[in-house]
Amino acid sequence: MPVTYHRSGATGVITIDNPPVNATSQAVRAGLIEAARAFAADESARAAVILCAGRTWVAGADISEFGKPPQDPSLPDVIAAIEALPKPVVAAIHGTALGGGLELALGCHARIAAPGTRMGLPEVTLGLLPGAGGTQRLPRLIGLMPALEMITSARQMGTAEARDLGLIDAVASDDLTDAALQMAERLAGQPPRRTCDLPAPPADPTATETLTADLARKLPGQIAQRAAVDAATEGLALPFAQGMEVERAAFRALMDSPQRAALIHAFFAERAVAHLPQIKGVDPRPLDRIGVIGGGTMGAGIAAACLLAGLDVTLIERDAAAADTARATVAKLLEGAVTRGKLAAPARDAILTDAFRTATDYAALSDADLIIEAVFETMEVKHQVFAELDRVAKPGAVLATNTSYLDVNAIAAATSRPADVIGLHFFSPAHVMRLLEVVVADRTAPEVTATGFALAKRLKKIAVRAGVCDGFIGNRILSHYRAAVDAMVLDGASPYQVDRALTGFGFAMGPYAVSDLAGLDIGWMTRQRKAATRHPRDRVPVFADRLYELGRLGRKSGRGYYLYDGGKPQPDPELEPLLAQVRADLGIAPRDFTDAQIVERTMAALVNEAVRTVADGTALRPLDVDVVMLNGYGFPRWRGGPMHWADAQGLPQILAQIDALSAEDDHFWQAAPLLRDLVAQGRRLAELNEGPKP
Ligand code: T1G
Repeated sequence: MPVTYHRSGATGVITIDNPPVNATSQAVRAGLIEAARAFAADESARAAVILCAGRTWVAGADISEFGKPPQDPSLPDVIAAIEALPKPVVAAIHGTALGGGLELALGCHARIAAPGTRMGLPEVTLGLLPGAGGTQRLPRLIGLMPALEMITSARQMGTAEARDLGLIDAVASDDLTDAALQMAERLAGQPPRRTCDLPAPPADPTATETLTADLARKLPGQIAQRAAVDAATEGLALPFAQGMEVERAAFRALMDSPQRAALIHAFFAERAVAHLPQIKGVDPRPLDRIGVIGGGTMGAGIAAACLLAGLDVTLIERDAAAADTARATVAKLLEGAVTRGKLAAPARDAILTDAFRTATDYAALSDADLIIEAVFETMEVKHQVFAELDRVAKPGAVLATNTSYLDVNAIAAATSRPADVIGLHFFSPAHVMRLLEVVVADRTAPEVTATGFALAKRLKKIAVRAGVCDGFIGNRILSHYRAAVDAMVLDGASPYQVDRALTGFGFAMGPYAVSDLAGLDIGWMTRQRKAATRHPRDRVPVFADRLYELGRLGRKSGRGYYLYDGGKPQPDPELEPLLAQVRADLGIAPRDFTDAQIVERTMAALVNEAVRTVADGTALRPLDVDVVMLNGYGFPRWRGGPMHWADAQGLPQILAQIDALSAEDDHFWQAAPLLRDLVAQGRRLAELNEGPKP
């Protein structure tokens, strides 16, 4: 029974117990109606408390029910039934009161929270809006603009702010249940204060127009936030019951939207990536003491990420001066966390004195549980490092490389313990980016893989298992769609138009702005590295080499594809003549591309290589590719990831585009066999998500 009713003295107690997060499944909703009836009929109960068992108050409607036929009773009806009760009902909230969970609390007549409770309406992150009264009740409680800010930002609010705004009536100083029972006793006999009866706040057209303009600028293409503002403002101008109808209609419209399907796919995919048969039931090794080798950008970022997660870190550098520089870099990263309010200054000081050490002798790593190297990206250096680690690391220590493309099998071969070696590919800045590619080599032990996933969870990152290949999942796919955009630039497209077309599609940044950010020297070194094995028909972005040779390295040199003078990056008037010269040298007659063609070709190349990574096992499932591209490469979340997007577009259409393009270049444009097979069988990529390959 997910919902029970009993009486404590003269107070009814309704308990929700639906692990893991007390989502309001159909059984919970039906149980709440029954419990409300039992409370109303209980003449000895003069007031009631609703509370949740487990780690959190209701964290929302049951997302797994979305997209299926709705089942009565609906959550709005359940909340209306509770709100209409003739006796006061107190919500005793703890953990994360989110979405429909917070809306349930808003329908109660008073709210008390345990310290540390977080409250929010994250529906827009799922392509929805609060559909159980949030757009109509929250503004009545805390005011129009604070409510719209909370709804459109989807941010979580703490108890102090919630109490100041009137979202909750009190914070429990001691036991939450006792405090809620006492509050109910105080309210017993009084008429219930129904949120729906509170006056609607006055409209504020100026403020709402400013908000919607900001949303359009910050979240181009996304529809839920604007729909939420419109539902709230239109509904609040009407009597409550009609306002609820406005909200319901808007909610249903979003429920049918592709953005809702995409965002919910992303939500579940980010949890499914950790469900691997290879590590099911496998205990990870300890990871309390971390060693980091190399204090450059990546090493310092990794050290900061581990320190911020409460781990003990020893960082090795080649000499005292480099170690001091690394310490200063780590301290600066922690200072950033203090500035962002993510870390208290005293805690930062304690970390730097007690949890963080630098050294120049590998012997300092002799008791480390897990050691991550982030040294120079050559196999020779990696071999030296891992041979040394093999000598000093304790038995059972996990030895990880942060390489972004080198062969982890070859690195493991430099040790006498290949089963303990794994790739942990962090993304820069390592203390911020959520993605971690866990690269499993041929002989990596399952518990070492499990340790990689456990580290990710500890660092609040999302781990995706990747197989060994050049670039693993993300960089391999990136290099392929970069080749597609570079080919278009060689053939006449402007890098600026390419960036505009792809940011218009929803990418956080265009590929040429990304190159400027990463540094054009990185791309140049990659091309140099691959030159020996390059296929004669591979097209080389000669213009990128020209820029590098001219010392134009991107942001760090103030000039790359764009000019950087401290303000907004500007196109460089000298770029077009340089491109024209390169095309002339290559005998290319430049042609125009439409923005649609740029998006079509880029996405076809991206999807094609992504399908290949699934076919050869580099990625376990299409959803693993989606999670990598959403969390490491700025793919628009409201499109669900490239694999989800490809299914939505239709694989036959994408295959036809590739086949048509092969007439132009039958070397680059060769459809992945798996793509052709899926189209021939009338299947979707999503069908390959059903359980990872054994
Ligand atoms: N419905 C169904 N399953 C859910 C769920 C939900 N709302 N929330 C979490 N789960 C599952 C999740 O898939 C995972 O399953 C397990 O619980 C633990 O989750 C009408 C329409 C609450 C902060 O958006 O933000 O209400 O992988 O790994 O890191 O207006 O879960 O173990 O099988 O994330 O401790 C609004 C979504 C819904 C909150 C906990 N609510 N959840 O984080 O655990 S829409 C949300 C979260 C709505 C109303 C509208 C987080 C969490 P498995 P987890 P966590």
